[in-house]
Amino acid sequence: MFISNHEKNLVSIICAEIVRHNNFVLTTHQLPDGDGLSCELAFFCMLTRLGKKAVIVNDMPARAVFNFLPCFSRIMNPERYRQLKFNPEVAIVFDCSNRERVGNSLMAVSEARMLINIDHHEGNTLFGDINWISNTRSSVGEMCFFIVEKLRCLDRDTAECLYVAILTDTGSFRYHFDGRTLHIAEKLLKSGVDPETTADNLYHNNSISSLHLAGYALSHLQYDRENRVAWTVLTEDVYRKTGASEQDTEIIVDILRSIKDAEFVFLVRERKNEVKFSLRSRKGIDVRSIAEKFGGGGHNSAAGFSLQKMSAEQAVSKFLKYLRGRKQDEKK
Ligand SMILES: [Mn+2]
Repeated sequence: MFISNHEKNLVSIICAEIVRHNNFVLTTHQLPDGDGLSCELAFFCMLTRLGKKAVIVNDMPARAVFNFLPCFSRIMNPERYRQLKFNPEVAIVFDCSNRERVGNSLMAVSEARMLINIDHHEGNTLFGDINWISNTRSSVGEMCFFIVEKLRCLDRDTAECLYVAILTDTGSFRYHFDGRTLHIAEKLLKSGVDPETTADNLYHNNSISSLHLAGYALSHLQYDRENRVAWTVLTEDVYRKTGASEQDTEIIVDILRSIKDAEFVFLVRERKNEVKFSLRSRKGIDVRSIAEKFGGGGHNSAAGFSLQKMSAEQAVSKFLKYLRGRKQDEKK
């Protein structure tokens, strides 16, 4: 079976609320990723098609690489949303483990009379009136498929959004998915998604400056055999030199993660008064617990923290020292 009775039940409950109401506000976590963002867009297309009013409000803008998705230009920031005086009946929050992660969209969420929480993160705080949390699902896109399908709104546009949600959250079908995911992906292709064009839009759109940034990062790549970690340091002036933006680091992280034997990798960004660490795990290492030791946080697979009043060099050596101690504790 591709959906459990428990999930089927929740799909029915959510669909009934969608049919019953007319005004919806949709949102996701800060720094929206492909999953949360595409779910918002799929629902926006679906609700519009059902003759309902929907508004997407996000605290932070999504990366421009997603601008090929249907209705991308309709996303608004909290400022514009406030001017709209929308007065929503239902808020739907996608891909968010707790209420606070929506950031400044919280005021829109609190305005609604009903809150629907659809997520796949372990440790979701069940902050909705209706909570559908399936942490064995690859993506929220995979879950939303059942709602869109049940409401008979699976068309090329909604299918493309849901496909992008699945594609990005599984690292292009490399991790965190199972046979159910592939079964759904097949249905999305049958609804008109062209996988080649979608992949081209998503992945083959690097700017020259982002590759120059990657070139710099890779020529400064370091690897610690003892701790099995790889990292690189980006100083502030490198953005100016390459013309790249701070969001252009995706390729770098991807390449770092491909290093044989690395248990996790990290990116170090040097700022005026702080040094920011972005950790990405491999081989099941929980990087959140490591980041928490330094006052940071995040997910098991991606987390971060920052250190104040020291150079990047000092910060890295402090971090490596901690990792060495951690390895020794493990051996005991
Ligand atoms: Mn997700």
